[in-house]
Amino acid sequence: HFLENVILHEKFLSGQYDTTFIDKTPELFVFPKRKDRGTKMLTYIAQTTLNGGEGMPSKDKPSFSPLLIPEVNHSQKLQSGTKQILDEKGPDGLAKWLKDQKEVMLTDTTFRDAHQSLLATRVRTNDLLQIAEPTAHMLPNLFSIEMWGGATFDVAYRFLKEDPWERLLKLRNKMPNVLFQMLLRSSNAVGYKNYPDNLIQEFVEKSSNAGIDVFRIFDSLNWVDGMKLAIESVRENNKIAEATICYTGDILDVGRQKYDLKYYKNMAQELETSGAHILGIKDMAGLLKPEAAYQLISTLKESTDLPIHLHTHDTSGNGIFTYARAIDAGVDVVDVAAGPMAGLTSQPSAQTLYHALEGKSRQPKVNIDAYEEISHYWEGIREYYQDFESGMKAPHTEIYFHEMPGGQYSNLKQQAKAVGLESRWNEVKTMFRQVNDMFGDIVKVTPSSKVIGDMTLFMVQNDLTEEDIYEKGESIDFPDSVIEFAQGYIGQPYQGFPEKLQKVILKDKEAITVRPGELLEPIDFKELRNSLFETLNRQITSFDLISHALYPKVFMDYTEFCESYGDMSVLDTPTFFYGMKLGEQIEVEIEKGKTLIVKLVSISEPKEDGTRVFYFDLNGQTREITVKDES
Ligand code: 3PY
Ligand code: ZN
Repeated sequence: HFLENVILHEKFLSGQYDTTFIDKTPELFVFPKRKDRGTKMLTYIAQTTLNGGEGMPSKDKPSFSPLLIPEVNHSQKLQSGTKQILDEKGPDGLAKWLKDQKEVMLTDTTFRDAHQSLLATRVRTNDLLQIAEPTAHMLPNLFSIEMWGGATFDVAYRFLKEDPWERLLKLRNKMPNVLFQMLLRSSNAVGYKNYPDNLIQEFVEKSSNAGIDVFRIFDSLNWVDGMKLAIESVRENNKIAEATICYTGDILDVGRQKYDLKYYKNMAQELETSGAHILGIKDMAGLLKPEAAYQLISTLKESTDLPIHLHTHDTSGNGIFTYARAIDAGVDVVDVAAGPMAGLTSQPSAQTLYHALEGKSRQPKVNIDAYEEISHYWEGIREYYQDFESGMKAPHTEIYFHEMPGGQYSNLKQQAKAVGLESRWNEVKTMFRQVNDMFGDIVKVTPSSKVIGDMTLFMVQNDLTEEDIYEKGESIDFPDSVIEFAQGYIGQPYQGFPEKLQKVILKDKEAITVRPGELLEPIDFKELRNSLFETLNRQITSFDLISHALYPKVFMDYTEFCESYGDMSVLDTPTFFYGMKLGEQIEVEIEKGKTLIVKLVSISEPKEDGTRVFYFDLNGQTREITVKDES
């Protein structure tokens, strides 16, 4: 506002100023009265109560049981863990240490993929923070905690109105003993398209500095050329490169030979030569059947020296059996979630796996009672997010047919519903598989899975068959993501694009065969810093720059939200999503030691202009907030 005042002052505008202008012009220091923090927060609460939370309709606030947070015994020293091993021995030393472990190790995904897959990625930082310290104290033997990346990054800004970097820094502070793991989509970073190389490098550097130790790096088409830059960046930062193969198809299906054991073996060896410290197997849809897991892990153990980390989704209900066979074959780490956040489209349950391995020499070394106690907390948390559940109630074996990734199933279903295709959901699933086959049977994971999903909805919605695409393709405007895929903008599929289809989609557009990152202009971070400083009129952090470069609109919308309402990550989750009930009183700690006591006293009838007045009691003083009823 000071700069604004200077620039808009009549003396400044007419050029009648000298170096004493600022000192002699006291009105420059008169700023428009800004809304105070309390008023902003009450505005958000009133808005949400009346019109619903971000991305959800208005609804009465349900009643929830108090959360059960395990007590931490602070007189007991925090047990050191894998983080200290990495800090002492470096990434190669850690990989060697991992290979030497007799028991299978566990990565806990409750803080990331479990809620991405079950609850539309909506779990808020506050809810993660409350269980962070107990987790560090009670489960110090975990290999890692997956708590960042994938969809959590943009969803944090878009729907939770919080800064994902802050989440990382705060969790790191509470969990200093176990490795922190993230999911990195190679050149797509944590987004849905390829970014310039220098942005990927900057992203890896800053997330390493902020606390990430293990980067699970995959390419949505298993294109190793697209992964090398990310692998090298992680190595340069002295962190762990878990270079990852996405598992697709079925190696047990002899009639389907595109992705056979040899394919996986070759890719593993390529990743090893490219600098992987750990080999990841990412079974994003849960297609890896138990015997396939045994064969795959046995083969890869023989063909590389890398420790192997397996990730699956329990959609079919076979997850535990798959892990048991992978463990028989010598897998080093598997991904699990705390019981109440496990199963179905999420990871298999940590506790179930522990019990399934009773009597086996490789049963993981974890405190099972601690897991159960921590699970009581997650049971309560899951209730908070009931409106984001996918509706899947039972194991879903059709996954072996349509092959949709765990995180995509509910998402695509929502999208189908939004365009009026809910009653044709079975057709959508069949078409998804058909589109996959038309595209030459590709790996399907963010963002390639989105391409298949977009084309599927497009075809069902417009009643197009495969023949129609070839016959009427000339006059069809394909979805943008499909055109970009055919242009090579998300990379090269294994064995190339089906030529005929590619021509139909591209029409007169050119396709590239090099890495998109080679062609994209580098981000000018210095210039971006200056322009953001001018727009936001505050200090710009390196984190802000990266987020803006990845998601300009999402980031600016978030900053605008903060301007209007302040930092709403301080609210408890039910209030954040549903607002307040009449007569309810809540406490909000807006900063350490500063708590506001808020009571919703009454709400007026709607006025003629459609507004209502909310009467609050804020720390003993009455406040009125007027909001428009948008229903
Ligand atoms: C993501 O990229 O977010 C995924 O979880 C893919 O499985
Ligand atoms: Zn996953």
